[in-house]
Amino acid sequence: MVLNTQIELTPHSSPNVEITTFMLTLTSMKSCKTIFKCLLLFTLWFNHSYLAAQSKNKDKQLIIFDTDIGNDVDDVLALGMIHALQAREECQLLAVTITKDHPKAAAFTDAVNTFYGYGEIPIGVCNSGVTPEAGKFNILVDQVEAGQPLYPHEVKPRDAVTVLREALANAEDHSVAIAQVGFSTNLANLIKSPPDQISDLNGRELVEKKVSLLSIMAGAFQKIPDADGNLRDHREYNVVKDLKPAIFLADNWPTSIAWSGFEIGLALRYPHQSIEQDFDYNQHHPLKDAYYAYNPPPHDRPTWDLTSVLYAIRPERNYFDLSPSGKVSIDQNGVSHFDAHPEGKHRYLKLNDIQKVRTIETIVGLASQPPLATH
Ligand SMILES: [Ca+2]
Repeated sequence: MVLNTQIELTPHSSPNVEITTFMLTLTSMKSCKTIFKCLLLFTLWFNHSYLAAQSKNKDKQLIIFDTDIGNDVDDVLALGMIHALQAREECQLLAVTITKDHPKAAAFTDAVNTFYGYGEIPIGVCNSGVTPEAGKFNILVDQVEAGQPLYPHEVKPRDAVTVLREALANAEDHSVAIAQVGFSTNLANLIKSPPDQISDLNGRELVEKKVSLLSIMAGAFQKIPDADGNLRDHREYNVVKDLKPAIFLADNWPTSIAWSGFEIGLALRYPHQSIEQDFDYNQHHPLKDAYYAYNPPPHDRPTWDLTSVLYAIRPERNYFDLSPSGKVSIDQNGVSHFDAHPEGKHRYLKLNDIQKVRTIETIVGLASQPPLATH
């Protein structure tokens, strides 16, 4: 449900002039109830003005979110973070494409988009047969109260490759960042796609022309402790669940790739206190309700997918360090390998102790930001 207290605002209007106007209007009101409501409206409006002023003169980063939403809840928090950055006018979400092959994934995605005021965003789905089960929280979209859906949605998903080709064909050259936080099915199929009525370019040419960066949550670039504490090569979930497309993507994707390995999200755990306390501005919040359905507090979920989104939209804020340039490859066991090479287009994210502190604080602040009226 979208907050019904949203108000239409001029994105870059002058806060001082409008504060004065607003306060004059406020003082003319006689009802305490009305004044309270107006104070709430004012708070939302002022927050928007402050956030918009922060991002003034910055170009919006166009972004596509490719997700296996429903298999883990970090995808949901990552989508919330994208909407927070849209409200701040830092990015524009062109499309969401889904690599979890279950119809409720698109429905739940649309419910989250609708909650944040972006129900018109195109959604693409796959036909891969990968993770076909419903999962723990996408089924929330079926819940009703007093005959009304708790999470309104009206999804009309289409083929993911079609949605991706349309989004890219309509964009400026080298303007689109893609955050892939699930399996590699859709993007592998995209670069295999032939020219069509959408574009004279084949998929690989279209990506090369339109995409600036692929920010991907996959692989591992450190040894990871197993259940007994022994350090092992890690067969990361997004890779091993759909191995062939992951191998193909690593070897054939034509643009730069920033890899957020398993160790990055693991080092930045989402504090459960935020889930318990920061989302109560709405009685039925899809992020909070999904988190509880998946693995409730006091569990602190790793922020795997959120790190890829954050880097895709704010690559220059020093939230992460980068490895040298090189090439990532995936072996037949699903283990990722990095070979440094000065001409390589791949880098992987790294974290130091100072970055850990400010990066998790940023992630929490963005993921828990309420919807703001910006369009
Ligand atoms: Ca995911």
